[in-house]
Amino acid sequence: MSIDILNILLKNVRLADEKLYEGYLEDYMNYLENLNGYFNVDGGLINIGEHKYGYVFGDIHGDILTLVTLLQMINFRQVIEKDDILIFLGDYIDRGRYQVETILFLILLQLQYKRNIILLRGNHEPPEWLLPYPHDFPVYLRSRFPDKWRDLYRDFLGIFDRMPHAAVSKNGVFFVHGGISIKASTLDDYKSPDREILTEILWSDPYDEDGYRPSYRGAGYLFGKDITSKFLSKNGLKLIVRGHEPCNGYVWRHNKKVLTIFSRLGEPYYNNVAAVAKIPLSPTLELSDVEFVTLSSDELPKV
Ligand SMILES: [Mn+2]
Repeated sequence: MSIDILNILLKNVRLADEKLYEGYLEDYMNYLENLNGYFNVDGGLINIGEHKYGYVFGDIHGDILTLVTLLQMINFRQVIEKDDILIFLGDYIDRGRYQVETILFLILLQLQYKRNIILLRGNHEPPEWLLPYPHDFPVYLRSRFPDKWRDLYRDFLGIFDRMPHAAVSKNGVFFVHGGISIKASTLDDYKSPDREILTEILWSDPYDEDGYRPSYRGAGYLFGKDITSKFLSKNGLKLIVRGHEPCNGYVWRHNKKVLTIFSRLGEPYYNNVAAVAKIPLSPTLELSDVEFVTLSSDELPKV
């Protein structure tokens, strides 16, 4: 995908009339309702099948230029041809200038490649009882669709509620937006989580001590090294991969048992690097061979 195509895409998405937009949302809702036709799904937990590699994206927050550039850098069409998969860890909207375009683009991408893309839910794809701040998505919807934005927003909330919130691979990698729960000890607890556990999945962060404490974010917890170790060993898992936390592309924590990925640039974080992680998903591969594709602010194409 070239930057020209990005320009065409942005133009078309902007020109998309409400009918077109609603049509895609309806198709996507149907797709999510029948997700088990494409993935092995247990409630909101996806059991990832036989794929060699997953290309994993962290938060996007409306930065469609970085998203498209990273997709181009990993040669995403070839990724899909090889039957590898793309895994997005949530937070597609809020904050960025192209948030409406970003979520629509990802929805269209997933409708096109139904078996090779996973879009997990982030805390910015919120349940109605746990809205993040800032949550300016409705404001952007309203500016784009002055007459229909309330209906569209309602449709989006319905879609967010149906998005899967976690995935696990055959070689023991657990994917989630924020973190693990301080109480939920088995994978079963992540299939149909109650409000408390879902809050932790969407909001929690790792911290470099043992134990846990309430998060400075006002929802979720900071979970320690011991909680990570217990969760992994109890479930025969090896690694937690998550987003949620601004960093220069990626950062390892908890003795390389937790990997954070961040895939957007620009305000309000001003991180210099965005990244995609290439993670082995097959038990026949060495899990330690995680690779990164990185993009720094000054390499970002000018549109
Ligand atoms: Mn987040």
